[in-house]
Amino acid sequence: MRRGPFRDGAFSSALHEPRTAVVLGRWLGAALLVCFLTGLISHVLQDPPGPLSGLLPARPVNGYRVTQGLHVISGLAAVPLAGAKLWTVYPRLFEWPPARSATHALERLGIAVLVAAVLLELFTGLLNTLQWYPWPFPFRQTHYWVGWLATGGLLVHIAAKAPLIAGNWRRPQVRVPGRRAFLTSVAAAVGAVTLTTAGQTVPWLRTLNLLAPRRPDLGPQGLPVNRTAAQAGTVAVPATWRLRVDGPRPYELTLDELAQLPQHEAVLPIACVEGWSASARWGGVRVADLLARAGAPAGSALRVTSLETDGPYRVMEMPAQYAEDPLTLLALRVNGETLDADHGFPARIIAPNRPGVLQTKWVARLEVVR
Ligand SMILES: Nc1nc2c(c(=O)[nH]1)N[C@H]1C(S)=C(S)[C@@H](COP(=O)(O)O)O[C@H]1N2
Ligand SMILES: [Mo]
Repeated sequence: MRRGPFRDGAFSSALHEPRTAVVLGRWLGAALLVCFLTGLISHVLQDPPGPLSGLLPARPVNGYRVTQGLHVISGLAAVPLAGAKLWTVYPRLFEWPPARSATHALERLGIAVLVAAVLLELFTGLLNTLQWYPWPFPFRQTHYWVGWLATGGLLVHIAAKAPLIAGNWRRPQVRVPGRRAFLTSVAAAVGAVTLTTAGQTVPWLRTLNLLAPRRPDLGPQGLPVNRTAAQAGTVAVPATWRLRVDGPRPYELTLDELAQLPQHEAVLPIACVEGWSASARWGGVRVADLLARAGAPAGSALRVTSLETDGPYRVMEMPAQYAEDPLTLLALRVNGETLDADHGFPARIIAPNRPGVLQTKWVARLEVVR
């Protein structure tokens, strides 16, 4: 006996049909492709596989700001798109018989993996933008590998459905009532989500930024903060603070001594992996000058250690092309003021085209490596 959703004709809407699925599939596929590629860029910039680290470019200075902004924008757009796409095809879940052949069973298994991977990916990404990590597993590794799973599943799905997709690629002669209105509503939902969140990274959309977790102009000195000095336990910087620079000729400098070295300015963004970004005018000493003073040979990389006693961003490594870049600063000031405790007082790193997590605050020590 086939009951409930398993009955013939259990789903009355005319929109559970291939053309609607193909149009939504194209939009969703495009969003997921942008998400995957920008996600790969983010992964490589944060954690370059050995031989790649020397090839990462320090230009354009806003590169990571743009790619990570797109990552979160396309990921958020994929949420309503995935909902609409799943609604269009979900009656197939109750297909009877569940498997007509081994091939059919495999194809359905592939779709199960694809749907699970996409939903998990969008869910973990969304929670990450909210800085909420309610799970005991590492976010980055999970998000990275599930991203591959989702992309692989998507390619298999497109291959399996190629004839159906091709047959519905062009606008059909027969009009299904309600299809246009449905697609227009989905597009409007995507537009609304984008317009009310993209302002966390796109300056001219700032006033519409109602739903994003961050406003890029809110925070001490007009800049958001992810981890405050209180959270990092660096509120009270000891009066004995010295910048320690280790290399062939190690030395230490007080804050006053640092302020007497040649000062430079750079307009550079903080581009957080969580999707917000904000540009600021930073002032301080060139990292290249500090390394040269320690006798660092050309092409040296750098290791930076923070005053923080723990936390995942306490120690950061910087390949030579960033360390030697004239825009890379040990910043002592932001927008003309001494750094706020939350922005890394007494000194922080700011470098072009790097993820926010690598812009180390509360710097204690620089080390020449290799
Ligand atoms: N030592 C240290 N530096 C850090 C962090 C941290 O947790 N510890 N957070 C990073 C992250 S995730 C971002 S986005 C930037 C934010 O800089 P801001 O708080 O000055 O805006 O700082 C980075 N520097
Ligand atoms: Mo961040």
